[in-house]
Amino acid sequence: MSASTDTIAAIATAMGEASIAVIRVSGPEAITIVDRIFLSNSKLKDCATHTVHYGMINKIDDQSVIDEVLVTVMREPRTYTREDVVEVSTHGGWQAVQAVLREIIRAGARYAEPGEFTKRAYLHGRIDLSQAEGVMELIAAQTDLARVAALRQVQGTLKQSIQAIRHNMLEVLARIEVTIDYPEHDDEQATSEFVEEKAKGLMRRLHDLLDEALHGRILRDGVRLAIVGRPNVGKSSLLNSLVKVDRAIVTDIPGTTRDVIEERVDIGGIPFAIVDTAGIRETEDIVEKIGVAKSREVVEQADFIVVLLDGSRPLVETDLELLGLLAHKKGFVLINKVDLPIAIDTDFVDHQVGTERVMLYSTFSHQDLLKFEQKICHFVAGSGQQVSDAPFLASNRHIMLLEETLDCLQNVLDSVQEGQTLDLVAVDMQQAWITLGEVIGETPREDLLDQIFSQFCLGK
Ligand SMILES: Nc1nc2c(ncn2[C@@H]2O[C@H](COP(=O)(O)OP(=O)(O)OP(=O)(O)O)[C@@H](O)[C@H]2O)c(=O)[nH]1
Ligand SMILES: [Mg+2]
Repeated sequence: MSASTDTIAAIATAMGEASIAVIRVSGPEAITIVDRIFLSNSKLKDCATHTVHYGMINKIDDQSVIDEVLVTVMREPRTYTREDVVEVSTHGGWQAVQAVLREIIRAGARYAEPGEFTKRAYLHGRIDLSQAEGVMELIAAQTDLARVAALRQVQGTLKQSIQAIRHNMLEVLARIEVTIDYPEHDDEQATSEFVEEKAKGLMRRLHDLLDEALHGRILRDGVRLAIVGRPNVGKSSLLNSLVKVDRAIVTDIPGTTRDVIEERVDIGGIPFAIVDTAGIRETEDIVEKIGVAKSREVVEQADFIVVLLDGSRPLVETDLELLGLLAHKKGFVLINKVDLPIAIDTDFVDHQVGTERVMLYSTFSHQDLLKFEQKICHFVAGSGQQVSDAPFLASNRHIMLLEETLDCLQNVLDSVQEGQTLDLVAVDMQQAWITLGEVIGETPREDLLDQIFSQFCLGK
């Protein structure tokens, strides 16, 4: 593929206090650019590849020293991006590393986009697309489970599954071609039963992959869980107990929380963003009014919601409105404060949203908290899915392509069942094969027929 023409630079290590930090520079000018500001015994352009050099980074305009550094020179192609790469190890600490990076930019590099080094590695054929995505997931992984899943993807697990399914598709295509071109080979005929059965099998495997993919997306992006309810029902108390710190102010004064509070927390290996909101009620207070409007917005954006009710008080109109949200939104109801005498009509709530979506709760009970955590994990991971399974981490792109492939296979199935000609069936199967290949960045350029016949022993 085409070589990149410009040279990019970025800090490769994490922010924060550390003894060293590394800046990575990649591209055709990497060595020339760093040479402009690097003072040492020898010029980097004269140094052997994969060697390390001690020296100073100077300001390009007045030559004043910025930092004492070690510079590693790596010439293409044996580098991460397969371009010339220079790594500058500076002293840690935000100031030094930033100053050196700025000077590298002044000397002619440009700031890299997020993931651009990995993108270049892919463009230069060092890794496939799903592996490239895996590397990015690995960097972004927020929980241990997500990290393991990303690692699996880097190692090519997704690629293997996809390749196996595509291989099966080719076998079916080969049969169809033989049937069309050599009708006398009747032992290899693609009967409609054969195609139907194969298409169904392929669809099952894709459904499994899609399940895994959806689960993977949750691991990566996390789940936005919004807590909504009337003032004083205990929303902030619930947030605090889930995130295990006193993040939100809790008082017995209704209307304590006036803004949206968001905290991230790992529950059972799944990253959650827990959102606490202002209690919803009709109000004239201008600040509270804005808070309530925001709460409604939060509900829109949430993946699922917890409607919190105060079990020690009878239901009011607002509670019914909130319960109504669950008709369109995933989530469930917690009837809170059950340590107090119960005044709420629990049967009515059960009836409104279904018993399985209602849980009696007390913020003061640790037991209840554990049960609730289990419930949300189970809910998110889906039935039958073990939360501890590490699937590959899917992006929206993967999910879209898997769904498209399933559509193609459904067309295959429909065509067969409608008694269409094999030519037509083959077109849809080919489309399925091509679409699925896009997940791992395999373009359909190879001659399809060559591929087919290399899979299939025709002469027998
Ligand atoms: N008895 C009892 N009191 C609770 C429980 N949960 C919360 N509370 C109390 O209820 C009061 C309100 O709690 P908050 O968490 O501030 O309620 P909120 O829903 O965030 O209230 P706003 O921010 O005003 O909308 C506090 O005095 C809490 O201690 C519970 O399970 N049982
Ligand atoms: Mg509150």
